[in-house]
Amino acid sequence: MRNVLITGFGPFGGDPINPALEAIKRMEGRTIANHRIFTRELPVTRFESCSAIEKHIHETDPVLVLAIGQAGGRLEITPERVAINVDDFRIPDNGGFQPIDEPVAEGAPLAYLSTLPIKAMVAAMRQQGIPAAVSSSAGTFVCNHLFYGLMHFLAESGSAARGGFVHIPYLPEQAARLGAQPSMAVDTIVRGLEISIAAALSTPVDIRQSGGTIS
Ligand code: PCA
Repeated sequence: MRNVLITGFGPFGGDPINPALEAIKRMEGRTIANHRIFTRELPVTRFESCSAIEKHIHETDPVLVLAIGQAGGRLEITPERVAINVDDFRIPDNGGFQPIDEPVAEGAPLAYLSTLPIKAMVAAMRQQGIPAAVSSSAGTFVCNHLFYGLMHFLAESGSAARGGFVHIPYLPEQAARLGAQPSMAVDTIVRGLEISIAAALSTPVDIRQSGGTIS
């Protein structure tokens, strides 16, 4: 049986909850399409997030790496299309770093595309009743940093593993506290992630379907 690595960020920005961590906690040890799921929490800090995921990849030897983070205010589960080589943090990360217009990796490519079949993942989730859409920007905070770092590491190390990033909405309990924010129940998020992983494992070449909405 081969392995899948799923990472989720911990809380940041003063909120005690990160839905990414809540979702992945429920997925540890599961089997999806004959693949064993390993879950790991990542710190919301610029450099440690990347060194941590590299360590987890070495430990778990996955065929697929899916990193999960919160995108507060989003309405749907959003597989990300592209990671850019830019750090421009709107708030300090959990280590107190707030880089402005710095590269994630000096002298490295401007961007990496996800190597997951993001269109097939979105189509599968929607077919099974989970709101989902492709996103073409993962922002310029720690999630984009980690997504870029992951894709750069996989490319540089010649790994055959496919990798990508998915942003998820707030949980209802966060929205109730914050007020006037969209949210999604954790069970729905977990189901969406399971459907995404199954779709990614069964889709070597992505489907051709429009996914160019602005969000
Ligand atoms: N979301 C933040 C960082 C950690 C997380 O879950 C982001 O979108 O960059």
